[in-house]
Amino acid sequence: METLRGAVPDALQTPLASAEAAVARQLGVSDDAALAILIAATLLAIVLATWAVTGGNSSGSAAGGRKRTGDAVVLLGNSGSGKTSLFYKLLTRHFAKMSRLADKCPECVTSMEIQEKRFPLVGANVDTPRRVIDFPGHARLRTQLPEVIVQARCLVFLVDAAAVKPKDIREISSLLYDVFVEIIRSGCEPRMLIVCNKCEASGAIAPEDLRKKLEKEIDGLKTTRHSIDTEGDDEMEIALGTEGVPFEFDSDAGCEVEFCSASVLEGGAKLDPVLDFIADAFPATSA
Ligand SMILES: Nc1nc2c(ncn2[C@@H]2O[C@H](COP(=O)(O)OP(=O)(O)OP(=O)(O)O)[C@@H](O)[C@H]2O)c(=O)[nH]1
Ligand SMILES: [Mg+2]
Repeated sequence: METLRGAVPDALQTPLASAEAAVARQLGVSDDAALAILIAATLLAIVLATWAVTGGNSSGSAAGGRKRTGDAVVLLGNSGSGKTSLFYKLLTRHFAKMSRLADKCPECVTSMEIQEKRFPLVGANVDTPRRVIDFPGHARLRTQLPEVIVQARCLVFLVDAAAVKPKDIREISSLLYDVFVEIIRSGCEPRMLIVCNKCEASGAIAPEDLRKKLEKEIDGLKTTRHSIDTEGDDEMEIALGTEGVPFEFDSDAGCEVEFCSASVLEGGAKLDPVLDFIADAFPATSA
C-alpha cells in the first residue's frame, strides 16, 4: 500500500489523504482498506465511463452504439430477379418528376458490369442524392461481393417470386449465404430487405413461404459449406448460426432481415414496400 501511495503525484497526495481519512471514518476501516476501496471505486468508474462512450458494444461499433454501415443502396439478387429494372425505375422516378422522361423500365438483359449512380430517390421523402449500386447476379462478378457489401447502408435483395423451383431456391440460398458470411466477416451492419419481386405474376411465392424455403436450404448449406471451408488452408471459417440448430434469419443472418412482396414492373403501390424500406434507411438527419 505504501508503494501505491508513493506512486501518486505530490499534488494529489493531500486530496488522497483526505479522501482516505473520510472513507476510513465513514466505513470504520483501516487507512489501507480505505485506500483499496478508493482504488476499486476509481477503476469501476473508468470501466463504466468507457462502457458508456462505446455504447456498451465490445465489438468496436462507433460511439453511441451507432452501427457501422456504408452510404449506398445496394441491389442484389440472382440473374433475372429485377435489379436493373428497379435501378432504372428509381432513376426514372427522379427524372419523371422533372418531366423529362416517362416512368418506364428499359428492356433489360443480363448485366455483366456493376452499375452505380448517385441521384435523389424520389418518393417516400428521400430527396437527397444517394448512391445506388446494381450488382449483377452473374457468377463472374461474385468475387467483388465483399467490396460492394461494405458500401451498403441497406441491401435490397430481389428474388424472382415466379421462379422458385428447388434449383432456383438453391441458387438464391447460395448467394444469400455468401452475403451473410461477408456481412459477418466485415463486421458491417446493413439492413436487408428480401423482395418477392414479380408478385403480379401467377404462381408468385408469398414472403412467408419463401422465408421458410430459404431457411431450410441455408441450413443445409451450413453443413456442406463447413466441409468445403475446412478443406481449404487459408479460408477463414465463418459459421452462420449455431451448429445443430436450424438456421433462422432473425438470429443467424448477421443483420436485420425483412421480407416483402413487390412488383417493379407494375410499380405504384406494389413498389411502396421497397421505397419505404429505403427511406427508413436514410432518416432525415442522416448524412
Ligand atoms: N413480370 C415481371 N417482370 C419483371 C418485373 N421486374 C423485372 N421484370 C423483368 O424481369 C427480367 C429481368 O430483369 P432485370 O432487371 O434485367 O434482372 P437483373 O436482376 O438485373 O438480372 P441480371 O442483370 O442478370 O443480374 C426483365 O425482362 C424485366 O422486364 C416484375 O415486377 N414483374
Ligand atoms: Mg441487371
